[in-house]
Amino acid sequence: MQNAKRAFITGITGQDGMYLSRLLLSKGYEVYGLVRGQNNPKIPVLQAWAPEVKILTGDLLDQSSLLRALKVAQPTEVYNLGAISFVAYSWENAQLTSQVTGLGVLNMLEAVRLYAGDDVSAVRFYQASSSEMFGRVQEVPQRETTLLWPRSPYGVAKVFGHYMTINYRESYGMHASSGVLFNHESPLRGPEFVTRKISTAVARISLGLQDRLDLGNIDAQRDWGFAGDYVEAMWRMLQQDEADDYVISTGETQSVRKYLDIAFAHVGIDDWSGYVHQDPALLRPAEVDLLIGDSAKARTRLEWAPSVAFEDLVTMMVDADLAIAAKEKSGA
Ligand code: NAP
Ligand code: F7E
Repeated sequence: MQNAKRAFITGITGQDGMYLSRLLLSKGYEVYGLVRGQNNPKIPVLQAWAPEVKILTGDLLDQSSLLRALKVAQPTEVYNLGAISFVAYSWENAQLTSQVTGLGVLNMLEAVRLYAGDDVSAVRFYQASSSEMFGRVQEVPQRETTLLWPRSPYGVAKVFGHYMTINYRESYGMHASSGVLFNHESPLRGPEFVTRKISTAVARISLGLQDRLDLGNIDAQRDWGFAGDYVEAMWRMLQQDEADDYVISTGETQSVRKYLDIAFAHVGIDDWSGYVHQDPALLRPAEVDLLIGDSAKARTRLEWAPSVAFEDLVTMMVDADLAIAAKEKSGA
């Protein structure tokens, strides 16, 4: 195993993978990213964002591809961010979600164990756990010790991955940490998630490119932070002498409705009621009504704190989508 700082990231084409890759490159790491599919359209996007990243192909469903990639990358840190991550999609694709988001974690842990051999604690492992594991919350705010009660196939799969990570730590002495991250967003957020769906629509509405926005439950409350801050917490977890689990959150909760207020106000629209329509098809079979995290452990032990306030996050996303919409309008 090599001494240089080498990192391997699954899910590198996703929002967090993109931010984490830049963070690690800025810290002098050699960064390897697992990309799935034979002609993944996100490869050019990743190459433009972080040209120094070395791309390896593989899939969380194919354990031998993971082991092969690890042998090439020779990492000292492994960040398992790959997942089917869209909660609504997970009801319609429950088995696939269970396989990728749940069993995929076991495939990755086992690949790391085989790759590390006798020196298992020399390879540090990060698992992307989620506040969706709290589901029907049993405590407010939610912390590391709060009973898990997932409300979707996605949440159930994440619980499996979370406990499997803890199990590998306890069974094999692996330096395996699990970050229980609350919702985090950015201009790179996928367009299917509510924050980006709104910021895109608000930008396009303000430029006359769109005139309605269909949403589901706008009374849902989330603890939203900025993705750039949250990948810093992932890295800090792997720099600790002992592996552990940490809640990462802002400690503030806001509703989708409040996000709409700020986003529309930012483009000069104070009354958005004429644009936003509720579509019953977008309501979920079981909703997570309220999430708010207590990240005191991370703040103390990792000396981590979020740097972007909710209002600034919303306006950052709307501004980024205004730039995209302006190009669309000009035909560029
Ligand atoms: P994301 O944008 O949806 O990215 C998911 C990544 O997983 C993509 O790179 C995707 O590749 C990859 N992937 C999907 N199926 C795969 C497979 N079978 N094999 C290998 N890779 C596969 O998610 P994100 O927001 O960056 O989140 C990163 C991780 O944190 C995920 O595990 C997510 O569940 C978890 N998480 C996210 C949040 C949040 O608020 N963002 C909060 C808590 C936990 P393609 O590009 O090829 O589809
Ligand atoms: O929904 C409501 C929806 O899809 C947020 C993932 O990164 O964070 C994310 O999961 C809320 C929900 O994120 C629409 O019902 C209303 O209450 O943006 P979302 P999520 O489900 O919280 C967690 C922590 C993860 O781990 C996940 O990977 O917004 N909502 N109307 C809507 N949501 C969407 N997507 N679309 C709507 O039209």
